[in-house]
Amino acid sequence: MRSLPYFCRGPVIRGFGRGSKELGIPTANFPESVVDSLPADINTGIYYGWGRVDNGDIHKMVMSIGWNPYYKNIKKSMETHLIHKFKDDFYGQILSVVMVGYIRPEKGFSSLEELISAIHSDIEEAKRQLDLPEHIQLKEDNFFLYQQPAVRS
Ligand code: ADP
Ligand code: RBF
Ligand code: MG
Repeated sequence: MRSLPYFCRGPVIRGFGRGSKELGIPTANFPESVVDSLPADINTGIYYGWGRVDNGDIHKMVMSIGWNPYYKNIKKSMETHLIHKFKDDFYGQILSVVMVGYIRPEKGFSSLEELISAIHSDIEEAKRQLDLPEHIQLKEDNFFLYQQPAVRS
């Protein structure tokens, strides 16, 4: 995929509300505009990279792009799970991510347990990959230096 690393940002919107959070894997969803802007060579599937909420710390992340075959979604989604424990939700805040590498295509599973255990191995794979020097380097990219303007009311 020639477009990797791919940088993008957008506000966090409400997703399908399927209780991913209850499963311990909350995913911050991007709006359609961000999904529709993806370059053609970014295939659906599971990616790893770095992400940050507003001007917060930069965390490792895993992202799922596609139609979630397990749930047979109609709308293509882009959902990011940041590998960090947050105290609060961050709906409406700006999520900046860099997609660094591809892990696997999306799959259908015969049980929710299998889906969850696949996601856990994706998280382990992301953690390993992102410790490599060439991947750590992307954390320092100018993209993340840009300060998000404070939202005024
Ligand atoms: P939704 O269906 O609305 O996307 P989820 O159950 O997937 O609901 O939860 C996603 C929300 O949880 C995010 O929009 C964000 O506000 C919050 N959240 C808390 N911790 C995380 C995290 N580590 N990664 C992603 N989102 C998180
Ligand atoms: N959904 C699928 O249907 N198939 C998948 O292979 C799949 N892999 C995922 C991998 C990661 C790292 C993440 C964060 C999500 C994945 N999802 C997948 C999306 C999942 O179905 C969605 O987040 C649900 O809301 C979880 O309950
Ligand atoms: Mg979600």
